[in-house]
Amino acid sequence: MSGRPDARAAASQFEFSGEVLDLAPHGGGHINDTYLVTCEALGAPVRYILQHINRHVFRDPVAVMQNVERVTAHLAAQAAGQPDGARRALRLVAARDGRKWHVDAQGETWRAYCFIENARSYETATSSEQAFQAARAFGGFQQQLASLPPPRLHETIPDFHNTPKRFVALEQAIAADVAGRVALAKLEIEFARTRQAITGNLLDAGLPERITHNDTKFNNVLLDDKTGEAVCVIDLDTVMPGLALYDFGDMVRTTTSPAAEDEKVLSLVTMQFPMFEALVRGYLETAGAFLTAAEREFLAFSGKLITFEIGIRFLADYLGGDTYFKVHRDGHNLDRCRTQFRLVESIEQQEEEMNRLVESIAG
Ligand code: ADP
Ligand code: GN1
Ligand code: MG
Repeated sequence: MSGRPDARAAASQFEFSGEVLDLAPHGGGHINDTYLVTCEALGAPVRYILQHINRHVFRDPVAVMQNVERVTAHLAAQAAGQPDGARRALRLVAARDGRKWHVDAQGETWRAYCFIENARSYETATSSEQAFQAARAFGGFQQQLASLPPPRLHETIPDFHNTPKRFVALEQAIAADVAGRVALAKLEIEFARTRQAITGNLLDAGLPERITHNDTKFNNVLLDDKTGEAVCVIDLDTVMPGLALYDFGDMVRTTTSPAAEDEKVLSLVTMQFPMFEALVRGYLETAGAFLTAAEREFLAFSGKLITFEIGIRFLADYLGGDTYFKVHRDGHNLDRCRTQFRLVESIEQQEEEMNRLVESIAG
């Protein structure tokens, strides 16, 4: 069989409780395919998340699953003592062969999680309390993984947050111009080139390696429907060795602006200071236990750098013909690049004030 991976066939390979009643696409990720599976168990519905791992992006899906298995077990052990512990860590569902993933006849890799009920993710944050919650949860995630026993986790995507290498890839995409789009992105290319000098600043700062999430989009934390509290950090494919500031930076990118990542009205894109303040306070409440002075110094900068980095990734993918991120309209990756660059400008305008705030809180 060719075409789309067969999610129904994959679902039959997991130890779900009862018969599969329904299976539907879920979420809006740019890389993997996610399905919500509803089963009938003893008369009551039980839900699961089923995911197909994109092997063009994750070249070694088994390495991804080995990381996820170790990380979820470690987080679950620490959550066990907390109130509502069962909802505070993702739980993998075993496949019928006893492993925590399934490889189908086409060589595609699948995994399933228990669905965390009465909580949800949001594309944009609408209050500073939400920003605080997300940042505290991602900081807590780093803190809990600091005690993960060796060996070192696999690097599921090498050089994932190596901004200088991302910049080289952009220059290569410009030179190749395979989709004939360079002429349509002149301003964005210039914007990127005038900021090349900042790309190495985090890597060159001698910051400590930690275990980091690396994809701390606001929609990768589930907030409780009733209390609004962050319940669980999700989307663990890129958990690997990294810098703490990759995570803080991506929170700034995805939480401080009220606009969607692909907003076309650029005047709506802006770094809202109260959201940044909530991120700093929330992150330090947990990560404050281990962050060094040098890491604190770069908190505001990391927001600018990671926003810039994702911007150049969207731009390179646009120029390369949209082969990496899923797109849903013409020029989608260029629109995404433009919002990132607008946000970089907004951060540049407020960077000094952001640094002063960090110093007053963390200094
Ligand atoms: P992607 O890599 O495509 O972003 P995610 O792992 O973030 O995939 O899942 C996509 C969406 O599915 C999430 O934003 C969240 O709303 C939902 N989701 C994922 N895992 C769970 C879970 N265990 N319980 C409840 N919802 C989940
Ligand atoms: C991708 O899979 P998703 O949508 O959570 C990407 C991230 C980007 C993000 C931009 C493996 O994340 O690095 O920051 O899109 N994931 C990968 O929205 O490349
Ligand atoms: Mg996600």
